[in-house]
Amino acid sequence: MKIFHHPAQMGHAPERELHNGEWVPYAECPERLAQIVECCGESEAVRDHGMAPLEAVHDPRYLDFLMSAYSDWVAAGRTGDAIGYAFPIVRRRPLNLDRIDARLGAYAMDAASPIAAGTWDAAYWSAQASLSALDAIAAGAPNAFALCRPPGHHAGSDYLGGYCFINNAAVAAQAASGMGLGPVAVLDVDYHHGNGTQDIFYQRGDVFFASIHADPVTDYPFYWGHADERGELEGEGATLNLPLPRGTLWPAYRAALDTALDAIVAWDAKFLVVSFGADTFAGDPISSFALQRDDFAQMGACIHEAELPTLIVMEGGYAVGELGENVAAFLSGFEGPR
Ligand code: Q9C
Ligand code: ZN
Repeated sequence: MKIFHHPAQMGHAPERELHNGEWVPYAECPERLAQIVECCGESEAVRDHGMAPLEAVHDPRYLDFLMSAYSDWVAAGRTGDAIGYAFPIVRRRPLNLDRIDARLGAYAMDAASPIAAGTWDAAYWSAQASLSALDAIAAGAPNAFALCRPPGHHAGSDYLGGYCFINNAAVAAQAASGMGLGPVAVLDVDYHHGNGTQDIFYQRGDVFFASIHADPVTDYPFYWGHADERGELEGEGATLNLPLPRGTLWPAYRAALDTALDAIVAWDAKFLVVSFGADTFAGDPISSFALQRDDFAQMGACIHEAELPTLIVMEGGYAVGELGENVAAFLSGFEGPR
């Protein structure tokens, strides 16, 4: 399978994050990408598609903020990574506040996603990798792998969070739809609920969103991903949430996967974007499902059975030493004999 990534994606390297009240080394580290490249191979050419496809799913004011957030932080005399500390939870009025701390809070859903010197370039090229992988499918490949990093599925139209800044899967889903490849479905199999992707398409009937994830009653992102969230207005019924308990093993996971794939096929999708996170792995340091490496191969094979043109977009996965092989298992299961 063709794989797409860009050297600038290595440049995002925050020092630390706030995890359960303590400062710990940043889990979403550049080494993740290096490990996956080692097992899955070097990149095809990544083309610069410019800002338009990013602006098709993100608020331009949010993109402006993100682009200059780190230099504004430095200009305010700060050292270290940029993180907000005040959040407008009740209502985000369009106050146009100038102070960097006010903007960091207004455009973030958590305080665990620092912005560092290379963050914008890395997020920008991560999205370009996703778009370039989509181009390969538009040109006739049956599937492609966008090795995105930073990941994207927690980022909404106008907010960052959960290590995510630009929603790579949503950018590609929107672009695929615009190319006439749809109807498009997004299947999110990261351990965490893909709240950003859900929010972006929640009121739309043209993109289906299905997610299998740890129950938000016990796990981040808490406020999204409950089974009763099914979409609104035009999008009513076009969102499917399948939360699973901590400790979930492959048989229960597989049953949920079959439910999601059946719904995607019944909805008559013609193009599939898979938000793939390897943080469902038993050895993941921040997650609590119990899938094994071979289960990822099974997962890939199950998704392949939907027989849809498929763009696989990398999301989470933090067992860095095993990440490359887990991703390779998923990709080879997807490509293997049916
Ligand atoms: N104690 C992805 O997998 N952790 N993001 C917050 C919890 C956030 C994960 C700290 C986890 C985000 C793409
Ligand atoms: Zn995750």
